[in-house]
Amino acid sequence: MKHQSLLQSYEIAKERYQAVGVDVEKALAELQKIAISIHCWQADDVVGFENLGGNIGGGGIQATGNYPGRARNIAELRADIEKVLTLIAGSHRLNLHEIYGDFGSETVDRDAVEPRHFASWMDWAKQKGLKLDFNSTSFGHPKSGDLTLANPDKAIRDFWIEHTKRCRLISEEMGKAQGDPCIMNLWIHDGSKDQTVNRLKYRQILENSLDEIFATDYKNMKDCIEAKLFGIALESYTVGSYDFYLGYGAKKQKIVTLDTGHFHLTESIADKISSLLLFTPEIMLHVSRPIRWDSDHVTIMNDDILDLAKEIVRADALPRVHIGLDYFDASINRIGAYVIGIRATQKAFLQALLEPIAALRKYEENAQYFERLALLEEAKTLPWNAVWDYFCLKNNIPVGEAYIGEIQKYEREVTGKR
Ligand code: RNT
Ligand code: ZN
Repeated sequence: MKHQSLLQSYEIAKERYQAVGVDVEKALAELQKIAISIHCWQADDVVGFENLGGNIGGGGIQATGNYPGRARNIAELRADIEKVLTLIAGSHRLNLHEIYGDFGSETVDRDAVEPRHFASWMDWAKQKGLKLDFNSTSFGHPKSGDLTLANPDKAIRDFWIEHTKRCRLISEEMGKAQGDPCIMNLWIHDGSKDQTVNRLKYRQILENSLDEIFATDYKNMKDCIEAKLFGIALESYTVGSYDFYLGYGAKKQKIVTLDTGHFHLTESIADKISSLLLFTPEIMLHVSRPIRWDSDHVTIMNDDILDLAKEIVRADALPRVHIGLDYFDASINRIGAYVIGIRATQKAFLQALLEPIAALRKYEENAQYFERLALLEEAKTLPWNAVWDYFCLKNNIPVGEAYIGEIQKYEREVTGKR
């Protein structure tokens, strides 16, 4: 489509939005500020770069598919992320897991990892204008088993406590280097395949481990804790359930991570925002797409994500919500998977920012519920897509489906040759 037509469509859309009291330019300025924490693990199917004898799997998560072109080393992963950045607008973050350290030929076990193993990541991120976030990694290791931080065996538990403490230190160093807090997520798979008759015991152990881990206060990193419904082969009991972390987060003022795939399938994640923000400092999101279970399909612009984005904007919560992605689909082009998910998330937030909220709120205050529902319905078909196209145009990135060709080209020249 021609520039001129895109600009004309944008002008018409602006007028249409004005009629319902929405300032399109203000919405665009807000969208430009929304940073998405891009998960590094879509690029390589959550394998990482440890030299501990390869990924041994386990830990209740699983990337499925064998599409060619997985990033096999740090250089490839960085090149892939750099490609992704040319196809999306805005300034973003990169979310690293501990297993993606720059270990060179060193064998570094998880309880021995140091900030220096991430020095090259920090340099690269600075060059690319990316901020870093971080995650401890307790899955895919000989000591992972079914229980890590909740393990009654002190030796194993201490190993993971040490690992997690070191990850906090690394996050602190990252935060310091980038002049912006590094958000560190803690997710463990601990649980049981079958009926558990001492559910309390493991939760008590986990609480104690967390207290020990969080004993040091840091200024340049923020902790978040992520619950889950269940993991593969750990279906009957999850030590770190939502109730557990919600309680812990409220009590200790930690950030609770909401992964959109970690709840009962009909549960609304959007509805959790306003309650969580009353009792915990901030929220971390893992925007994902569950299909029947926590399958980590590529995020798309579906009703769940739209509801979530709208709820965040309606609650004026953008400054208190960190938006990260979390999915790993190994069955399609991985660069494409990133771009689809990032653009879908941005589209959802754009629509949220374009909502005629003042008019809707007025109807609600006056108990005009027919009018509220009617405007909500009409708002769905307001020309947000013309605003989206303009956002891409303004940011000098491909408009609409034009990015497909760019990814095909990168596949021909780069990922297809791996
Ligand atoms: C697992 C959690 C967790 C992981 C990443 C790799 O169910 O969602 O966030 O996906 O840490
Ligand atoms: Zn997650």
